[in-house]
Amino acid sequence: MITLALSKGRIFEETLPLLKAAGIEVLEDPETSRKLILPTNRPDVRVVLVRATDVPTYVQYGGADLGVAGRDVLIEHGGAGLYQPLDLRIARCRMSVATRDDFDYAAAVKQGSRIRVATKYTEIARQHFADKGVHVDLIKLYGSMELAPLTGLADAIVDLVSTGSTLKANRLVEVEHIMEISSRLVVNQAALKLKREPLRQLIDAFASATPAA
Ligand code: PRT
Ligand code: MG
Repeated sequence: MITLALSKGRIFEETLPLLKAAGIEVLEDPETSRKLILPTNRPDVRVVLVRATDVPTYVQYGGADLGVAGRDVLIEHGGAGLYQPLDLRIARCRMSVATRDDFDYAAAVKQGSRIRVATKYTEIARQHFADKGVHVDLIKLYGSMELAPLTGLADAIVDLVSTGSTLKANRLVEVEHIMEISSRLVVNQAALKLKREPLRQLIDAFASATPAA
């Protein structure tokens, strides 16, 4: 049995065509089913649904043989025990610094002031500001980051942006681009040895179905 860990929503939706190219069809729709283990047309392949941030953990400890996770999630997790053979180029977005439109970020950086930054992505934020030599106080949040600068909790946020409409709706502006984000295939290193052939076939099929850079 091969177990693939996916999160509901964009990652599940955007992985479906890649699975299809590999001859795999998921037999239930996670939006209507309450099941957390979904069968496929292949008796030896199943999908487990977990939170996006839990995908690396499931794969690391062998709860799943492989999974699909965002670069953001993988950096925050650290990547221990994971083989990352493939950038699938799905669920693309960017990691950015954003502030209120009336906050002068450039001036704050230039003056060397301590900047309060709220984010769910503390590892990415820590690395980014350390590389730039900017002093920050990081405030860990688990969601609704956009609210932090509006309430005075923080001067800036580090968050994912795709269309930019969430920032716009909250009168926030992107002031710095940190990195491009897409989702990757991650594989349990022990499973790669024990289930070498079927996993190789699956990785190759995903690779052929992934658009070129
Ligand atoms: O949403 P939930 O709390 O259940 O879990 P999650 O946020 O961990 O999962 P999900 O499915 O939302 O995101 C899974 C992965 O998709 C992330 O780890 C990213 O790698 C990737 N991804 C791609 C995104 C986005 N695009 C994205 N736009 N993840 C989140 N967003 C959010 C962003 O945080 C912000 O709140 O969408 C909002 C911005 O979108 P725009 O279009 O308004 O700019
Ligand atoms: Mg989300």
